[in-house]
Amino acid sequence: MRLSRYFLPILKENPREAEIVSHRLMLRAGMIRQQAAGSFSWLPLGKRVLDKVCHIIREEQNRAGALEIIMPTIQSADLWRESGRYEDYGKEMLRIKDRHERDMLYGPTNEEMVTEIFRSYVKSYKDLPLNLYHIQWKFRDEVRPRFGVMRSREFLMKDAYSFDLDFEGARAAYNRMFVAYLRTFTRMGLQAIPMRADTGPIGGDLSHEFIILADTGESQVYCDRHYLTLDVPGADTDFGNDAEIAGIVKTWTTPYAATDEMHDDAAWNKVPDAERLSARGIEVGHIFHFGEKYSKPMGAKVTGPDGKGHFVSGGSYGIGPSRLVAAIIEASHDESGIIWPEAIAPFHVALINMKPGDAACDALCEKIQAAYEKAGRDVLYDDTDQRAGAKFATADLIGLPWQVIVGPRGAAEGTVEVKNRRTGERDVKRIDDLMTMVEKAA
Ligand code: P5A
Repeated sequence: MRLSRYFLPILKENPREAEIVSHRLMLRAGMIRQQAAGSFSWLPLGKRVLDKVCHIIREEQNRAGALEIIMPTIQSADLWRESGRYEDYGKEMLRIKDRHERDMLYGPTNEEMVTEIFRSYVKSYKDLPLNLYHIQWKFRDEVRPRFGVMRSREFLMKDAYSFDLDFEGARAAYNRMFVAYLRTFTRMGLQAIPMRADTGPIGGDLSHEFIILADTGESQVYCDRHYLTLDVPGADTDFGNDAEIAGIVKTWTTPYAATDEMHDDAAWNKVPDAERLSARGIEVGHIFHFGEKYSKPMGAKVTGPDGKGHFVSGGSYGIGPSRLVAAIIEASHDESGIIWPEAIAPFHVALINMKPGDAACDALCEKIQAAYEKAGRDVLYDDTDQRAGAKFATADLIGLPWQVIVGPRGAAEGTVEVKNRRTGERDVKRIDDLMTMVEKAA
């Protein structure tokens, strides 16, 4: 992609409304545009990152056996009257009337709607377990939307819903999502700690939040440092093996970890002083087991092996992809800008032409761009006539993992400069060596 044809509205000044670094950097890097309180458009650079985050989430949901669907954003109030939540949900729910004066709402979550789908089709335990998920925009009329996409009113959520015959099955479904979450966040370069959490308006008795430690986090959390050294399950994890999955969950729930609401002083006092970590955290995922909370009032029943009807046992599992983009920046930036982990970087490399219009520089840049793209690596090619300083500042700000700098002297000598954004290391490389390296990486 040529920068001259791209839409990257960089801000030179720090936007005054941004209180935390991720909000500031997302605005400055032209990733998002605020449209109303807590509502944002995603501009091309931001959209690319959001898509990469969703891609990893999808791969791990699918690996764990969940099936992707897509449900509408606007829901009928009648469904929510069935579960009793229409009255309970309060002011966070955006209530709307259609032209026939029917009560509608913009979905803050989808437990009711997915239960309606389930009860319409699934009648036998033989069709279980079932886990359906979607990645869809939600609206919650938060009292205090803040920190940009970290706590917005309209935000993207991956929400999965599991259905099982009994508690044992539901617990296995919960465990699969738990392990899928560990893998998902690690793949994004994040260290997420599962912590016992409050269930709030979703309900139920078992719940974990997945927390990224960060000073700007909104939650106060308490955990054992041991979490920072635990191994995350690999891609070969067998999601069909309930005992293996339960073993991983046991390892990841044994040391102490709780959010403020669930904090237990007696248990905390047993953690040795040196191991105690009391910190701020960002909630990037939240999973719930709620049993019959929705299946019973909504009549979601299957025939069991005993020939009798059973209300299914359910759980729901959320991740906030839009919040995650901000959380990743909170965890990975420096004074010059964002530092994207490779897996979610919007482009792999910033290719900087120091003298566009110079035949040798132009030809070399085009050759390098073609080689990277052939190897499946996305390039943002800065072919603009900005000053060198501005080009470097932009490249650092948008935080692509690599910068390849092509100038007239190097082009004449057959060399380019390669900079690693994370370490700041700069290397002068022979063009042939760069080409071989790119081909090998393919
Ligand atoms: C679980 C899936 C639920 O809604 N129902 C379906 C359950 N859980 S939750 O904890 O309320 O939200 C799940 C995740 O969504 C993200 N999130 C937000 N992101 C940005 N702005 C918000 N205002 C916001 N609210 C929730 C979080 O990542 C949360 O873990």
